[in-house]
Amino acid sequence: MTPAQMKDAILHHLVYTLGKDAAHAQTYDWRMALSFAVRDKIVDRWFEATRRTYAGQHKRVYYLSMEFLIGRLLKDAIINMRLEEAAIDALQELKVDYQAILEDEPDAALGNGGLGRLAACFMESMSTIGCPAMGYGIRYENGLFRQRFENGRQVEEPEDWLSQRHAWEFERPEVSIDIGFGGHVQEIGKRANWYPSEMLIAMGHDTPIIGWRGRWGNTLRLWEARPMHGFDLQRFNRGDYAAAAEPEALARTLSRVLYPDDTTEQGKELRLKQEFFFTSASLRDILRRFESEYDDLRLLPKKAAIQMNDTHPAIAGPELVRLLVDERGIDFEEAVGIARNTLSYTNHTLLPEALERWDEGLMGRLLPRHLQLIFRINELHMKDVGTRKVTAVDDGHVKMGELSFIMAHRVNGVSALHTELMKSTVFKDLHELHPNRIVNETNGVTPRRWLLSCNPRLSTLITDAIGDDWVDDLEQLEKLEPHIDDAAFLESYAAAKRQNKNDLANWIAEKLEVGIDPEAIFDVQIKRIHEYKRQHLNLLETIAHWLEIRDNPNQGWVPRVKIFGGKAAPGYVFAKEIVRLTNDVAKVLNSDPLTSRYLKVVYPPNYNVSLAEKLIPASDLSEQISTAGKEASGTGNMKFALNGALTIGTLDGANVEIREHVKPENFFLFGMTADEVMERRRIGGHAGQAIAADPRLARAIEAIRAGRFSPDDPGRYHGIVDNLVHHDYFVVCSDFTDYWRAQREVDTAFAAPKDWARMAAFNTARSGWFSSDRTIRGYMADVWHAEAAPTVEDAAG
Ligand code: F55
Repeated sequence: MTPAQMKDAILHHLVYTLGKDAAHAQTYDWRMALSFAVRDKIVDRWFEATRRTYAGQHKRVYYLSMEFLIGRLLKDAIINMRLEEAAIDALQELKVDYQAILEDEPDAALGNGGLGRLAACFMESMSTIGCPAMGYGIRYENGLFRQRFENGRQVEEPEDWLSQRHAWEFERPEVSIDIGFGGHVQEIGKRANWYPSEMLIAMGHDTPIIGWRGRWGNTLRLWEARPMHGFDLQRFNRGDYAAAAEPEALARTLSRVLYPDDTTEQGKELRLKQEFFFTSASLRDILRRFESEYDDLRLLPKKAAIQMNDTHPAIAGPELVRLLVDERGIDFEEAVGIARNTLSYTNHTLLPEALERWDEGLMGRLLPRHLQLIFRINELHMKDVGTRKVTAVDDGHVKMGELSFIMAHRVNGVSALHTELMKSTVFKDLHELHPNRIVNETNGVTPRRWLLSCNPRLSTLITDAIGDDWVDDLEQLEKLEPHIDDAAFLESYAAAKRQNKNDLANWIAEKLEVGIDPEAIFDVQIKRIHEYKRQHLNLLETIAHWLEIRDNPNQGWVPRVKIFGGKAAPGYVFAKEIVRLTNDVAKVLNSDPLTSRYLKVVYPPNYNVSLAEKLIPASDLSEQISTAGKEASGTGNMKFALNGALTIGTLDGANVEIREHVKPENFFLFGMTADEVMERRRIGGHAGQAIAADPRLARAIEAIRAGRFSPDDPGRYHGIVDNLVHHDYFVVCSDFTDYWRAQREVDTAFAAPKDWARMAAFNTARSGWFSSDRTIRGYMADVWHAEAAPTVEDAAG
């Protein structure tokens, strides 16, 4: 596409799709016009891929996920379609600011954090590789809440990404599926009829996901809940205006809002309804498609692989069995076999509070037939393995992890360490009964969004050095290694980082009115706020460092900017206190004339995918400091390493594998191992001992306790202090001293800029393995037994 053709296409959509005259068009109008122009190009590719999947009778992968944290789509689409030059030139002629258009797009924040973002990276990688696939999820009207700070406290506001027209989706009213809840079951012989008492409709909305160079495109199908019967005209006519709209409002609540908790499961009825709603709609859509192509249901596992992203779609097991037994007359045991060979399950966390358990009473009321089938599946499993030791129903609860395990032919963890811990802890008994079922698929991230698109300076440098094959074969980054000994290359590498840091410093100055020194270490911790992720360990070190600088303000300190980003779940009190403490610490430190040129804290509100794209390319140091054994993998850690930030981290999740790839000398390791943590917890008063042994730690805790950061309310953080001193389940105190040591090593290393640049460049060169393309190939080989289709020729740029 030439710039002139692009310009024509934009103007065409501006006039005929948006009904706007160029003279009156606003940023929004231009954004929509550009999006439609790009979308037209994508659609051709997308159709071609779909046609080929049907024609080649390829096995399809179905990725069922409660969350897809996709962020913005326009730039991703432009980059993958290689339309950036054409778009920039066309807009320049039209005198429209390209960056402003990109920034105008709201994030699609249909996820909480790592789990949802992983699903988005996987969708992009499946399209790049040419794996015929479809993502299924919920089209939340309100994504993850927007975070604001009010006097340092987190305030949540509804997110409303759909208040503007969504350029990327196609409504599919013809794909409308009835979903039932409640009611009763009538058994007739081996089958049963379920008569739900409540019905609603799941309507599909399709978003094309285009791969690199437009060689393949898959669909993300998100379900919207709609009432079966709309507005009640009779009630309205009787004057009962509010009640007339009631059924409609009730049905719509199902896809209204994303639950904002990551890693705590609250067992709420609406949540279970959401889970069944999208899982059932997806399965029935999958079976309908399968039956349009094949007439033998026993072929299902050969032609479809259904991945359950954590246990949120775990009802897929019993629902698929129900569809096969009750609606198609297949024998129960055979149906279980077909379902199991089709389904697989990914576990994303071992935290006990995140493991889903549904009250049997609630399940029986909402899904009476499914509860019956769960009992039968459980009995069959116990009979097959010859023991009653493991069970999916226990103590009046259905345990969704166990149910998923039993109904899946493969169960996977998301990093080597996490997978081993799955085998030895939560799924120990099941693993012994099914020793080949658990496999590891270490997470990855898409290099298109997380390097090519978000870090153009580094991308250009890489391409100049080794060509552009790295974009879809990221391990080619190893070819950078010889260049790392070239002073000119290192110089350019460091210059790209410095310019990214300048851009970020300017953005922070403008948005937050905080001035930061671009020469300082940009030390970044961005992720959900959680005790196990230990933002408070970072804060304690910050405070201790501040106090030490104050003792001796004229010593040559290495300047640092500590950047935090992340949301706390609205009901998570401890996490919200950490948010407030971070803001209080920032306030005191940033206005301290003795220290502020050496140490600042910035906490931009509303951390999301788009903010991550700004922060990561400008980071020097990546904080991956979770308590060992608690972070299943982490994926931010990979994005940082790829963009040349060095990691300070524990031996947790994928940190272990990152350290192996980038070599131990290019990674700042500290802290206890997962085994040592378990040992340490057995020592009564472990926190007290650690505090007594480290005066820096004692002083930092005392500063918080005495109200140095909350002079108007000295007791504000006594909860945090109490937790640290007396409980400290996440062994913050016991890891502090070693963390401090590692941080001082960071200071020393950063003071030697050439060596630092070499280490940073080495991180980039060795991060290729963390591409989600590699992860997806692993799933295709070990879990899905699916092959890539021959892709479409490159899209003309
Ligand atoms: C969301 C809702 C519930 Cl009810 C439970 C968990 C979650 C969730 O978002 N979990 C999550 O994000 N887990 C993360 O998954 C990532 C991808 O595998 C990992 O990298 C990360 O370590 C893990 O915490």
